[in-house]
Amino acid sequence: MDDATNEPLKRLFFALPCTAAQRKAIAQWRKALGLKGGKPVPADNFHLTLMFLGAVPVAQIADICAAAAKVKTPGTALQVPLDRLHVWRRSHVLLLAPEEAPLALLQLVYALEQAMLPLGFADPNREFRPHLTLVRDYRAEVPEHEAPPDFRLNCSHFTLYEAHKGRYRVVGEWPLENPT
Ligand code: 2AM
Repeated sequence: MDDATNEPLKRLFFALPCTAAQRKAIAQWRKALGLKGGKPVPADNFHLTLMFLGAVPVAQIADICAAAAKVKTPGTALQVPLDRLHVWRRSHVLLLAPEEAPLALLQLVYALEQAMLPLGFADPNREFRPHLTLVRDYRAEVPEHEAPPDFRLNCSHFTLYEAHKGRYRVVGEWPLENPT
């Protein structure tokens, strides 16, 4: 992607990744819902967005990574429960979310937003609502589900991704745990 100045751009976002085992478990649970409509997110793309940066000049990526490396992290692995199934009607997504967002997650997002401010990334209207998108273009009610969702992301690092042609490429990742 290029902007009007022909400067190369990349579409970037920070997120918590899922382990392969978590992706598999969540995909199996989603399959059991027997959904008809919508576009299921490929399990390989499951993530919990921390901050969406949008189209960023490639030349700025080094500064973004340097700022991310200085973000104050919880010092331990971050546990994020995903124990609620919701529909967001306005954006037409079916998603998993925590009933209560862990304080350490909110603090991490705040620290990340503060770190990105001097680089020109700010969205004063944005409210952070942690979620993992299961299905896009979803236009029905919350489906019946016998087994309530009971997932827990266990994250040892956070990641900067590039979204490109429906796939996510890791640009950088930083530990959440302090070295022992
Ligand atoms: P989501 O499923 O967490 O909403 C890459 O585009 C990712 O960034 C998307 O998968 C989307 O993840 C997230 N994202 C957050 N805000 C966005 C926005 N305004 N536009 C596009 N993607 C956004």
